[in-house]
Amino acid sequence: MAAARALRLSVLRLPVLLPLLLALLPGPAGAVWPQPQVQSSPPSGGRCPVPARRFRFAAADGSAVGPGCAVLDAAFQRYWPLLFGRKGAVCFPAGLETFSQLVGRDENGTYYINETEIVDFPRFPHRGLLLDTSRHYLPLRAILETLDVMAYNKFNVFHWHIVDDPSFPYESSTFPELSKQGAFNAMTHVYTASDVQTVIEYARLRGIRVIAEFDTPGHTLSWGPGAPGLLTPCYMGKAPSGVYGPINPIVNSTYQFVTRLFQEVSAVFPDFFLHLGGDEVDFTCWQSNPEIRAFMTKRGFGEDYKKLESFYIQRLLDIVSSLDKGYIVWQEVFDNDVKLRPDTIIHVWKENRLEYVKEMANVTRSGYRALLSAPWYLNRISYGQDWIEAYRVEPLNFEGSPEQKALVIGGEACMWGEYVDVTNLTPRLWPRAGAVAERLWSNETVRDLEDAYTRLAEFRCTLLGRGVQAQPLYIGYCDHEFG
Ligand code: CP6
Repeated sequence: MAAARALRLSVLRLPVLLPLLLALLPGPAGAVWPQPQVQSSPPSGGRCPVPARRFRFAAADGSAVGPGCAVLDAAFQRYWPLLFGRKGAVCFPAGLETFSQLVGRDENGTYYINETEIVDFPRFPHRGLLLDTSRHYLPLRAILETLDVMAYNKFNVFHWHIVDDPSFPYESSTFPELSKQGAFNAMTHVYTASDVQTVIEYARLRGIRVIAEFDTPGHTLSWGPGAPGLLTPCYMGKAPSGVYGPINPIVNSTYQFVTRLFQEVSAVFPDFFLHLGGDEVDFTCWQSNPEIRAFMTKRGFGEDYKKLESFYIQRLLDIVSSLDKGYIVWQEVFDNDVKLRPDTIIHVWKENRLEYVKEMANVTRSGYRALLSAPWYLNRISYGQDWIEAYRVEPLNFEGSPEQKALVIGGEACMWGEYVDVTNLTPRLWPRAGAVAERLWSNETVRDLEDAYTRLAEFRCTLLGRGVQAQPLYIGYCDHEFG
C-alpha cells in the first residue's frame, strides 16, 4: 500500500546552495511558487494519500545533511503544522517549502500529494528583501513574520536598513546615546541586542542571512543628537544655522567614531557583508561650511564635492576591510570613482530603466559584482497588477559579455518605509515580493504571465491559510479560506 511508504526528501549536494531533488510517490503536479527549475509528472502519475499520523520527515541517504542537523530539525518542526495543521473544514514552505506546496487536502479531509519529480536550485545566489526600520519602527514580530514569508518565497537575504535620517532604533552598546537620543522612543522603538540576536537566529534557521546597513555619510541626521561633533554644521552666511548635514569628513574624531561603531556592528552581525550605504549625499551643507571649503582647497579638491565624499568613503572602506568584513555599497560610490576593493558589491538602485541597464553594464565591465534593486521598489504602488512589471524584469538584459553576466549575484526587493509601518507592511509586500522572488529563483525561461498569475494567486491563498495578510492580485476568492 502506497500509504505505508515513507515519503523521503532527498537533499543533494550540488554546487549552489541546497539544490533539491524531490522524488515522490505515485495526477497533475502541484503548483509551486517560485517555479522549480525542473518539475515533471510521469504519465503514470497518480494521487497518493499523505497520512498525517504516520508521516515522517527524514534526510535521504547520502544527503549533505545528516540526522541531528539543527537547522533541518527545526524546519521539520515548523513544517509539520504548516502541512497538517490547516484550518477550515476541508481545504487548503526551501525543500520543505516546495514539498508543503505540493501537499493538498481533498473533500474528505485526507492529505494527498500528486506524483511529481522536482530538481531545483536557485538561479541567483543573492535573493534579498530590504526593510527600512528608520522611517517607521517595525516591531520585532513584524520582522519575524516577514522572515517567515521570505522563506516561503525562497528569499535568502534580509537587508536591514536599520537606521537613517528620521530615527536610530539600533541600540548600540558602544554608543548607547545614539538610540537614546535618536530613536522615536528610546524605550519602545528600539532594537535591543537581544532583539537583534533573535532576528539573526530566526533568519538563520530559515536559511536567511542578515545584512545590516549603516548608511553614511548621508542619511545620518538621527545620529547627530547622540554623537556630538559627528555631523557637519551647515552655515547661513558667516554663522552656523543650527542645521546639520552629512557626517563631517574632515575631522579625525569622525574616523575614531566610525571605527568603534563598525567594530561593534561587525561583531553583532555575523554575516561577512555589511552594507555601507553611500547614497544620496547632499553637498549643499558641506558647501556652506567654511572649514570644509578650506579643507577642499588644502587637498586640491577644488569645487568637486564628490572628491570629498570619496575621501570619506575610502577611509571608511579601509576601516571596514580591517575588520575582515566585505561590503556592499549603493551605486553612487561606484559612480563617483571611489577606489574599491575588487570584491566590492555594487547595489544598483536608480530607477530609470535606461540608466539602470547601463549601470549594470558599467559596473560589471569594471569587474565588480552587482545587485539589482532599481526595478523592484515595492514601496511604490499603483492601480492595477503592478506585480507584473516586477516580474517582467530580466536582470541580465544589458549589454555585456558572459563574464559580465556572471557578476550579477542577484537582487533585492525594497520596501522603503516612508509610507509603510506595521499596519500595511504585509499586504504591500505579499504577494508582490513573490514576483521578485521567482525572477531571482527560477529559470530565466519562466516568464509566462498567465501561468505565473495562476500560481501566484494560488500561493497567495496558501499564504492566507498560513495566517499571512497577503493582498489579492485581482478579482477572485480563495477555496477553503475566508479570502
Ligand atoms: N533612503 C535611502 C531612501 C531611498 C534611498 N536611500 C529611496 C530613494 C528613492 C525611492 C525610495 C527610497 N528612502 N537611504 C535610495 C537608495 Cl523612490
